[in-house]
Amino acid sequence: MISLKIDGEPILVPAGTTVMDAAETLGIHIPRLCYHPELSLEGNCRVCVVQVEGFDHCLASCATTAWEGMEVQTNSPVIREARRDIVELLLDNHPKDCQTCDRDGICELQNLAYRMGVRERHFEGRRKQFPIDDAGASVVRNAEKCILCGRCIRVCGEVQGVFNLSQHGRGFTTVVGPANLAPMDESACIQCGQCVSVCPTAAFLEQDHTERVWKALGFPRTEKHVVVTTAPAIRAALGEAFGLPMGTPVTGKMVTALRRMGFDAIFDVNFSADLTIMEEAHELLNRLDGGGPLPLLTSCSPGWVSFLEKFYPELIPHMSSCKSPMQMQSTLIKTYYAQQKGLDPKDIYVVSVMPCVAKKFEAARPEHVLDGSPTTDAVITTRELAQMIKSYGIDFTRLPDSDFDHPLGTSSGAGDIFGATGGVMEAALRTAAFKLTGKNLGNLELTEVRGVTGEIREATVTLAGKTLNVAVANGLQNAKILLEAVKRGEKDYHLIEIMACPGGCICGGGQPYPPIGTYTMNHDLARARAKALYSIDSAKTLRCSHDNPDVQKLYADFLGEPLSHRAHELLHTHYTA
Ligand code: HC1
Repeated sequence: MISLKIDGEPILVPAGTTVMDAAETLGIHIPRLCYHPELSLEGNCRVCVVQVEGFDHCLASCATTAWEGMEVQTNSPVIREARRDIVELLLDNHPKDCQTCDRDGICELQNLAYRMGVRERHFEGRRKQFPIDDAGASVVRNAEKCILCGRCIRVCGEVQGVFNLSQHGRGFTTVVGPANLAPMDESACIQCGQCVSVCPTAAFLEQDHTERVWKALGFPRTEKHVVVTTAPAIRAALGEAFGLPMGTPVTGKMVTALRRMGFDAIFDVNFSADLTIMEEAHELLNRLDGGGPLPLLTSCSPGWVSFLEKFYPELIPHMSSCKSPMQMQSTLIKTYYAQQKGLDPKDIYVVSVMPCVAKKFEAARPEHVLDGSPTTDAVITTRELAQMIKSYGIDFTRLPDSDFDHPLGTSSGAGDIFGATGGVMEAALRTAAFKLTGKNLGNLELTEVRGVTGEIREATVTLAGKTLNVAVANGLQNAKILLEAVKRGEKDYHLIEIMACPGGCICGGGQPYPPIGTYTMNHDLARARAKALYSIDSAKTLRCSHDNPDVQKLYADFLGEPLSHRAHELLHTHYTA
């Protein structure tokens, strides 16, 4: 243990503890900006500086390891002035539009300025000026708001293995962007939105679809039938935007809020998660019988799909041809549901609520059209939905619960757990087991593939004499490890689930920003949200996709059987190298 003094208080900490963490154990929160606990240290913003006895310059507390006998001042006059100067300099090179900024109220720079007591701007004169890159389907890059903390660069490289972002230029022309400052959509970006999640300001944002949804809701009901459908992970996180504890399940309140906002039908993407499992489990069984390359790779996460297309095109034949549940759901709304209601698909407007920024890009892919129009008309993130609910004036926490509409609103617990890493695998194996053995697994919970932290998870299951080796990865840097092993022929996997975002969709780039002082990719946050989904699953009597009565009816009345010609036409897709 190391003994040191912080602000005169003696403290013992394990060797290797940073000054920032040591201060935290005393209840002193040193301000910071570039620091992110799940990313490598950058130490470039200098906001976390402290004074150390014997040094005539300040040290960055995030990057300084405590030593024996060290004496640290976290709030001396010198430090307070230095920190304040740093924040003032950042602000003076920043647009003056806080009141109209998307991050107003949840901006780390704004919060710091308030905390430091910065009430005026001192330095007028030259300021950086850059055009906004807002032509992309999913991600908007606004370099004017960038404070060069480098979190986006680190998450894109260290967590996602994409390395699309870097710093260019010097001085006032320093800017973060893709190679040659190409537009995001023309770069190596896979649209996952993790840069949006970790950005402390509004330098990266999702493409806003709220105005188009308000517009659709404003049409006379005789002209537009506006349908909304919600992803599994929304119900585990939406409450956080209204002050509820992290991981509070809010399915019923969410449905009531959407009904009050005026949607004509409220469906659940979980229904199509069950349907995906029906198609994907049959695809797996076919491949086990020699009908295609193994391992089969899951295909529901669009950031992952884009990653495969860009970086591992040689593995495209391994990818399941199943559309994502979101795209299956939208297709069914404009075909099956339209037919049942006697509606022209052109008069139906489909809004998907997603935890994922890349879903906007997925909806805009040219293969997802029906009669020349996109099957999904708008994709709003959990954050955008929360903003719309607030803008409507709905007091969310006081809402009563209500249920989804039918026929696309019933789901099994297998559909719910899609939102957590390992969930698709577990759901698929519940159904594959039934198809191979004729009965449901005694224990429906495959705990070996559960767990939201970064490691790759593997399991071996034997079903009707067949041994299946399966693996799960979340975060694309982890996916790379699995894919390289597959390419080298080292591992004999049959099914691999990959989700682009760390922890799976529950930690998607469109989920509510955690309160200031806590961070995205926080394991407690991911565990709490995953727990919410697993508790919804275990509380249901319907826990397997193949037992979903409305999915069975869909096959009986409309699709025929899994992998039928019609199912292929409507529910499957292709990929582009
Ligand atoms: Fe996901 Fe999926 S689970 S991709 O993570 O397969 O976004 O929640 O909607 O489509 O069902 C996201 C979540 C989501 C799809 C499903």
